[in-house]
Amino acid sequence: MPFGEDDCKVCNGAWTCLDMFNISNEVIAYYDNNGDYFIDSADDIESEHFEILVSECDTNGDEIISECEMFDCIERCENTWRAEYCPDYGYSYCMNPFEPCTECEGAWNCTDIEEVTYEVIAYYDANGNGQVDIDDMIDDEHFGTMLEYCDFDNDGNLDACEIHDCIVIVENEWRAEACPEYPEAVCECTIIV
Ligand SMILES: [Ca+2]
Ligand SMILES: [Ca+2]
Ligand SMILES: [Ca+2]
Ligand SMILES: [Ca+2]
Repeated sequence: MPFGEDDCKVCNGAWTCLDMFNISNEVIAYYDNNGDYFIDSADDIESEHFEILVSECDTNGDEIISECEMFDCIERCENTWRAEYCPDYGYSYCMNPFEPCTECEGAWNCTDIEEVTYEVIAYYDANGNGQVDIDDMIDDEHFGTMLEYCDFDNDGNLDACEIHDCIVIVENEWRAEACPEYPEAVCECTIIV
């Protein structure tokens, strides 16, 4: 018997590497509203939906899904599907066409930035009124520099969101320097003091 049934395994509906490449591009194109090839909070995706994408596909936990992460994510999905429908067919091991995945070691995501904001306030706000102001006994020169960079409404105080937005600016300056390929952080201030 030249051919046993097992010698020629087929799996109807299985995706090839090329299929996954095309699907990955389609998914990115669908969600990437600002055309930077990353899916992140700047793309205005309904938050519940975005959270699912992040929990499934954001391997490095920076709240950004790159093309590279999307491809891996789709391959994982394909392999889960194969395990269920064609367990004998074997797993897919494609070369990820987007490698190396763009990563930026040490970058802060929006959650980190929010935490840092609270730390900065806790550190400077000596009189506990929720903002950094002249009564917090900060060295004049230091306080002056902080105002210069972060007092966006020029009222002489730094409220929590001014500090938050200022940290976002500093983070993006750092990214431009340390990881120029990496997208900018776009974080809305949701801190209520
Ligand atoms: Ca985008
Ligand atoms: Ca990511
Ligand atoms: Ca204060
Ligand atoms: Ca201010």
